Amino acid sequence: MDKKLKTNMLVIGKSGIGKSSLLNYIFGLEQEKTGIGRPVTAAGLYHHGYDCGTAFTINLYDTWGLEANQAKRWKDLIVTEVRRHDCEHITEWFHTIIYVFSAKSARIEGFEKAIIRELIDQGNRVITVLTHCDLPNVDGAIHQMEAILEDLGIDKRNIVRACSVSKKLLGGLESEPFGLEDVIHNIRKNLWQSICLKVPANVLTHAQLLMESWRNDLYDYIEETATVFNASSLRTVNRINDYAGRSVEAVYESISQYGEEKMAAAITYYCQLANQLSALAGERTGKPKWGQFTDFDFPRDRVDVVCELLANLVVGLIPFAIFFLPSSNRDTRVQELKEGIDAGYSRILETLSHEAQKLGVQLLQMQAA
Ligand SMILES: Nc1nc2c(ncn2[C@@H]2O[C@H](COP(=O)(O)OP(=O)(O)O)[C@@H](O)[C@H]2O)c(=O)[nH]1
Ligand SMILES: [Mg+2]
Repeated sequence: MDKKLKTNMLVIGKSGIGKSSLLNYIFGLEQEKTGIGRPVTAAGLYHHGYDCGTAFTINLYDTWGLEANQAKRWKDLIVTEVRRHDCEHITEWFHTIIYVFSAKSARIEGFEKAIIRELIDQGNRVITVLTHCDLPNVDGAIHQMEAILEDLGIDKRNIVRACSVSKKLLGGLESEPFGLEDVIHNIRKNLWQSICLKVPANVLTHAQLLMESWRNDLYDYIEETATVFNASSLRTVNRINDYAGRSVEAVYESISQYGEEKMAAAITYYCQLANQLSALAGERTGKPKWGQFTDFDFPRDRVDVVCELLANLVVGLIPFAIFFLPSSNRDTRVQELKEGIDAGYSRILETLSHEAQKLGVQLLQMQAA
């Protein structure tokens, strides 16, 4: 593979709280400090690409000039950008969202809470990092901030205490920075969890589109058939039923195939990124023991298991049938046939939505296995 793996990362936080230092500590993105590419005039979301060692490239988006003024504009900006990336291709997603706070400033502002809440509501996993945890007398602030973040719906394990700088101590020793392992571990874990939630949701959205065009196609077929044949005859109803049954099978087939493709792409991407992150963590900590963080590794042979789960998405669907209702008037008959199609359509989508949710839960359970 000659093309470098790319990962998209959104880093949010006010200036001076330690974003650049954190990125430098974890990924070695020293250039961050120089602020290349930042217009001095306007606040906004800025995008830079960085080579992270030889392994991969980080597409970093960061918040330049994030402040309480224009709180609503900031929230819209961030949420819109995340949603824009959150399309069907996993390579486009924000694989990592990190919100940085400082234990020194000990503040989480109202507008920042609103941003976090909105991101969580949109189905995103957010890592929060408290920097400056090395300073004396910050314990109280740390506990207070952690409680606020948990209240907002951030998982306890997604709150990382960090120190991004090493300092000279008396006697010539240097203090060690900390938090790197937790951040990298969470990036991997959160990506897997996002896959579990987003892939079934994307498959469902795709299925809805297919089902809608199936229904429209059937409406046309009913109109045509009812014009050519006697709309009230049992033969006409059977003809429509056959057509509906055959075409819905094709839709099921296409939903399964789409799901398998998306899931296979997601797993491939996840495995590649997880490997690169392990290598990076080993390099940066000097502890090649990073193998111990393998509880989220996803062996390739499990792809089959996932594909089977995906196939189940459509297996449970009801065979298609409209009931014959006697009525003599053509228009009433056409309307009844369409209502029959609508009922089938609703039942199928309900089942699909239920199955997609079940699939998400099953995928999440595989992580623990
Ligand atoms: N003691 C300590 N200082 C830190 C830590 N993180 C950042 N700093 C210092 O805080 C200041 C602001 O950091 P910077 O990374 O430039 O913040 P940014 O504006 O959010 O990018 C710098 O002087 C850093 O050296 C930390 O975890 N502990
Ligand atoms: Mg900075």
